[in-house]
Amino acid sequence: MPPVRTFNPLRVLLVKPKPRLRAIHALHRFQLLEPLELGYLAASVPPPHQVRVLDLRCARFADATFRRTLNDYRPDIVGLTGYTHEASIVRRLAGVVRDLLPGSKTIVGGHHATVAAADYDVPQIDAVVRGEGCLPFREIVGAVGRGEELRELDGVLVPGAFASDVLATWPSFPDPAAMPSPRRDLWDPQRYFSVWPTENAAPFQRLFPAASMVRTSFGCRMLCSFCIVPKLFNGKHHTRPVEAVADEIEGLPTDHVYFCDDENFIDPDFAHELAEALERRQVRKRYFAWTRATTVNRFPDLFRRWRKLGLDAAFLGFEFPSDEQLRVTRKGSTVEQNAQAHTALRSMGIAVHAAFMLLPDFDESDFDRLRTHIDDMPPAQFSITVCTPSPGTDDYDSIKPRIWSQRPFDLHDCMHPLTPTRLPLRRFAHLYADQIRRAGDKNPRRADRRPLHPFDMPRLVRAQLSYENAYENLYRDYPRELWDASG
Ligand code: B12
Ligand code: SF4
Repeated sequence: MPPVRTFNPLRVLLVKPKPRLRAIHALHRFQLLEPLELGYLAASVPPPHQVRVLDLRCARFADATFRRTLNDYRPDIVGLTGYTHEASIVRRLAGVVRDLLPGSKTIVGGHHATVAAADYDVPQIDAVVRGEGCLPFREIVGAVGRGEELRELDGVLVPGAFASDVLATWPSFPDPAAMPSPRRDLWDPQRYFSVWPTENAAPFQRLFPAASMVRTSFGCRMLCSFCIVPKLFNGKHHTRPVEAVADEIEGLPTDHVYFCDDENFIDPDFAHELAEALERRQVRKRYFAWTRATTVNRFPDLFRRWRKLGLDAAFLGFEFPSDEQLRVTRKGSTVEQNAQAHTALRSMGIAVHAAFMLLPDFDESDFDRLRTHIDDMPPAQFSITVCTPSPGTDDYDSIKPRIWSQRPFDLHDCMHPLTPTRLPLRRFAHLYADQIRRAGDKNPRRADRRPLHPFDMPRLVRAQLSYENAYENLYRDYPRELWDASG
């Protein structure tokens, strides 16, 4: 008889931290999306292991909730995810696990782990996963279940022994067909929502519908210099199997779907096939997608088709109001192409989310120029961030010597300038907040004077005030001596 294998069912806790920065909290009033990365990881854990998801963004007192959950659930494995601005919180949470449950293993993954793994080379973390996490996490759970030591696997680093040659290479991306479909039964889907831009909204149409997040593809073929995506996916665009995506969308518990692809329509054949699968199944949902102006201009028929399917809005990175700035950052589009795409989408009834970026060396005239540019644009929902290249990009390496904060990762939310601003920081923040306020008036819902649902009105006012306040005060997140400093 073959030997009977001993097997310990484990308790796994997957945690999304609560960020610290006011600007992100303000963002969460407009948009709080599912912890999809944790749904993917959970799906990679085979039974009979148990999995729970703890989204600390939803907890009023995150630390107390975290400690209580550790004490009650007593996980064998804690998986922590985090963006760069959350890295110090992730390290702190790992320390709490080590104190309360010294026998548990803490595994860290997510965007920051991928781009700056060395930042997690600390004793309270047992393993760091770079890149796509499902396959390595499955291996880790297996090893812990069998009582084996964690060792370096493809994409897995064990702190204390990070090899610099491993850190210097990007983890390879697995075949999307090998990835599981995410589990959504581990959270309440009605808890997650997104502000929903629409052209020609019906009177009283809800502004903050519950929304699910779906990933149909990964990566992008463009090479914008500030963006990490070309490095993450080696300049390639990978698509998931069409029928798997259609199954997932068809089974969603919400009517609204926020796609979290880097560029949803850059592969028109795939986007047509997915449309076809959804049409065949007569799936009726509302969609929000990220795309590029050049994609819209090249494939207008694709957008018309998706409009019929329910595409309400598209996020377009317009970035700058000048061709020179677009050229320097290798955006691959012009101001005129951006405007053309904006007009085309609106004519199809698709609302535009226009994303712009400020540069730290903006002076008063640059702010004036951006203000005039946005004032002259047709209605859109606007977001304005600060061009802060991601760690891992060449642009980040080139700004590194000029970074003015001791702890730049803590401020890496693309809203805090990382290098000295030409204007005094407090003035920069004021002009930034003023631009955000002004751009809000251009929202199609406001421009068309569509009446809001009575429940949405106070919610919108609160969200707007908190958002503007966060920008006006963002200088306070820096050491006091920098508040009125300029570069
Ligand atoms: C969708 C998205 C959003 C959504 C939010 C998603 C959410 N649930 O909150 C929205 C639009 C709200 C958003 C907001 C922001 N985002 Co964003 N976002 C993305 C995007 C396009 C996809 C992320 C995603 O959900 N992917 C799908 C999931 C399933 O994949 P994943 O997160 O990569 O997770 C996998 C692996 O990382 C790994 N993994 C993850 N966690 C863990 C944990 C463990 C234990 C293990 C083992 C593995 C593991 O396995 C997962 C499964 O495959 C990425 C770009 C990208 N391609 O990564 C940018 C990106 C992550 N965002 C970024 C930024 C900067 C922001 C903002 C700060 C921007 C802003 N100022 O508004 C905010 C911050 C929001 C916040 N709460 O902190 C940057 C991060 C840069 C950085 N160095 O941290 C990225 C990379 C964009 C970019 N091009 O630079 N974002
Ligand atoms: S900014 Fe957008 S278009 Fe440019 S590389 Fe990143 S994902 Fe692609």
